[in-house]
Amino acid sequence: MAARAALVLGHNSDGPTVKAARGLYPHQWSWDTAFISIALARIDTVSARANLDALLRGQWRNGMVPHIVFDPGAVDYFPGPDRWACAERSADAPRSPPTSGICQPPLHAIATSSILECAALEGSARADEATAWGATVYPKLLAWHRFLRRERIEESSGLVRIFHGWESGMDNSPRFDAAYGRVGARRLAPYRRRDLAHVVDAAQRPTDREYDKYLTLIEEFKAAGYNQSELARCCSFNVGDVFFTAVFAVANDHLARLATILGAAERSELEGYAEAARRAVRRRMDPCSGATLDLDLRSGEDLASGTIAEFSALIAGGLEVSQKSALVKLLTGPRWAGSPRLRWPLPPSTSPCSSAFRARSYWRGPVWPVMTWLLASSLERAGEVQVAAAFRDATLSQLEDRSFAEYYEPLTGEQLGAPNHSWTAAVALDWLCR
Ligand code: 9WN
Repeated sequence: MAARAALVLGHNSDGPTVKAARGLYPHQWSWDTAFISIALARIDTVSARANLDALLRGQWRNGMVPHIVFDPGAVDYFPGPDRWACAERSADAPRSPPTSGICQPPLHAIATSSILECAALEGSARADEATAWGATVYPKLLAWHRFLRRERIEESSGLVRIFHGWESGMDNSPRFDAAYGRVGARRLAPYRRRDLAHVVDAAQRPTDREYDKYLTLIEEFKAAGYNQSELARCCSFNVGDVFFTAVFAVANDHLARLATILGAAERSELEGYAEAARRAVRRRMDPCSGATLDLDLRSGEDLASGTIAEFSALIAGGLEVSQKSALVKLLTGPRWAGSPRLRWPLPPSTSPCSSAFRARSYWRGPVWPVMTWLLASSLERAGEVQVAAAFRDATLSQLEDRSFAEYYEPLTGEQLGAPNHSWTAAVALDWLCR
């Protein structure tokens, strides 16, 4: 299986860049790249470094790492660079490579740590080379984290704000239904979705109505010249994202450690970011279950629970034992991975007990192996090694057919979305090559 997973990553590569998936996703995605580099580092730290470097070539002058770095030769994806028009509207966007104008959860510092750790196992020459590389990446990651701190932290909640469901990485999750309810319909220039040409069953993808909203937001971004403070004031989608904030907390731990290795001055600044983000996530916890809730920053309302983002506090870490136990109980209990209806005891993207659960629809129900991997890593860090190992074993059974699907139907185990998806192959590779 590991060999097959490595082949998938090779097949999806274009020079140093590993694309998300041939066909449906023919470009380089931001958080996908971090997951892929973590796994690649297990077999080839040089390629893992090059993949991250390729993404960072798209970094904006204000520090933002864009959610997509486009391959200008791959035209079969919508919305492409023309629709985003970033370089035309913002002096911060690079002219080349073309990119999208939003971001995704910042796992890149975590990937950088993994690369350095794996390089250390390859002998001192490779380790020195990797540390020298780390010194070149560090200022870029620092600029990225400072962008998030400066432009995206909402002061009173301490949460990272997002302006589009795509920024969360969980595009059509029911987490955002109420927030999308506030995004008005706009007259859009005609467009043709390309995703439906690759996924036969449209029910697996967001609806046309959802796509209209996704595109309406892009028009808002363009009208604001991608200016972040303008968007914070006016964007019709403005959500304090607990999951994004949790990832930011952990990424800052890693970047602070890198600062220490490199003797850089920003260690305590980064530790401060980590602690503040962790506190912000903890404040969003339900006192009994520990489940975290997103905050709609436009209306001040709590957003829906019942999605995998409930476990953000587990990802952020730093919990008291009782809080951690409550969350692990919830995660492994009948509302989540312990539901008797499931094909494998793995957490779906939306709880099967939620009224919003849709077994085949993208982030509304399917199991995403990459999310299982992220939760398992958090559980390991929290000392919950048995639960983490059970998730790993169940996922490796789920992937036994070697199709490395983007996501899986939780009740039947059917493969859905794009086959040979890089981040699903990455999950298998990482677990099998440790
Ligand atoms: C929009 C690439 C990306 C992931 C996201 C996932 C999906 C894109 C799409 O694919 O989103 O960014 O076109 O549906 O939701 O998490 O990064 O794998």
